[in-house]
Amino acid sequence: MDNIFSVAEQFSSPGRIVEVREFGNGNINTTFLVSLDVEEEKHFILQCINTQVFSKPELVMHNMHVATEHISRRLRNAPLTSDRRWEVPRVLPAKDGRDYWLDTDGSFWRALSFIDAQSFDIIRDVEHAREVGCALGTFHALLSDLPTTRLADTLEGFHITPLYLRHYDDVLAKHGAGTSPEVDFCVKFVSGRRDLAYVLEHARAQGKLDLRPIHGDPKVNNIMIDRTSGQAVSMVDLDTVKPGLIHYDIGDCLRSGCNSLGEETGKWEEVQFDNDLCRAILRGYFSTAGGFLTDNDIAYIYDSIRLITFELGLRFFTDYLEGDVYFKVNRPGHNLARALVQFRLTESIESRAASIQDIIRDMR
Ligand code: GN1
Ligand code: MG
Repeated sequence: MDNIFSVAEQFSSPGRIVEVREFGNGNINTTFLVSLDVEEEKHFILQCINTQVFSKPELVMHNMHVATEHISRRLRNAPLTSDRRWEVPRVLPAKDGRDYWLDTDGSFWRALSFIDAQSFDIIRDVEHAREVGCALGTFHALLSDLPTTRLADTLEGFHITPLYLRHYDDVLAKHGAGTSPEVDFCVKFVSGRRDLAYVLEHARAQGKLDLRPIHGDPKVNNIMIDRTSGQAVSMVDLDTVKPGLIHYDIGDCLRSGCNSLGEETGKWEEVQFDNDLCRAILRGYFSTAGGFLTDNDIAYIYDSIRLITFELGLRFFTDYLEGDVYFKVNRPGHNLARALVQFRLTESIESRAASIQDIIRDMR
């Protein structure tokens, strides 16, 4: 990697760069916050895209442009009725006019405007939970009239659980799992739930669920909260915006939001799914997205929560077995620890199935 200051200087900015520091805790891309010596717009976000994961980063930029321009146009024509401030990250051009810059070693860099609001890894309370749901619903509603044909498939197979299961089988056959109580637990966990993997893709094949523009990664820390009002004001991390089932987003948002210990906790045995936070997130979601949800959409919400939680556990566990080739790790066994958290959360969701279904029914 070139000197990080000189990378930041490749992008047009209204001031002199005074600081560049690592920012956030993404599992895939590397993110920096660039600070400038000006009063307005004094920060921007600089990111190095992981091209092992996003093999066609130009298409990621294409989708980001299409989605953000669509949302901005809609907001200009018809501002949100709720009086909510809603911000969209802007792509900042490089000095050569392109929307990215390639390093001497081929690394793919891009810059985005900074959204001046707070981000949390764990939901603080039910008000915050409601705002998280409102944000996802607002995002879905703003993109609901964008034809999916306008968006490229930037990450083939993303959230198609049967494909993750097939990859897991291949990895297990090739690398084996070794034995430890944790690994044995995971192997048994997956083998007891193989049918689950197909639930959303079958519904899609049967015509019950349709592709729509989705965010792809609506975890709690991608939803920006205004420091004074406590309202959600933006959804960031638009790399995975592409056609998909909104259920991938709903499931992912709930598995992230309703785990009060967070996905990086070391106390995996204590992980539980919090029904109160679930109710609050869904209330927020239905208040902003309720208008376009069909009966089938609602009928598959419970399955999506269970499935996407299981799927993330499967993705982490597979990556552990494969030698940490996908998610960034900061210690040996990190991906195994993350898998245990998601599997334990899946168990908790299963044990609360009836009460979660009640919550969903109350939303209608
Ligand atoms: C990855 O890098 P990050 O944190 O934005 C992953 C998501 C997972 C998430 C789990 C492209 O997102 O699918 O839910 O980690 N993104 C991709 O923390 O695989
Ligand atoms: Mg992401």
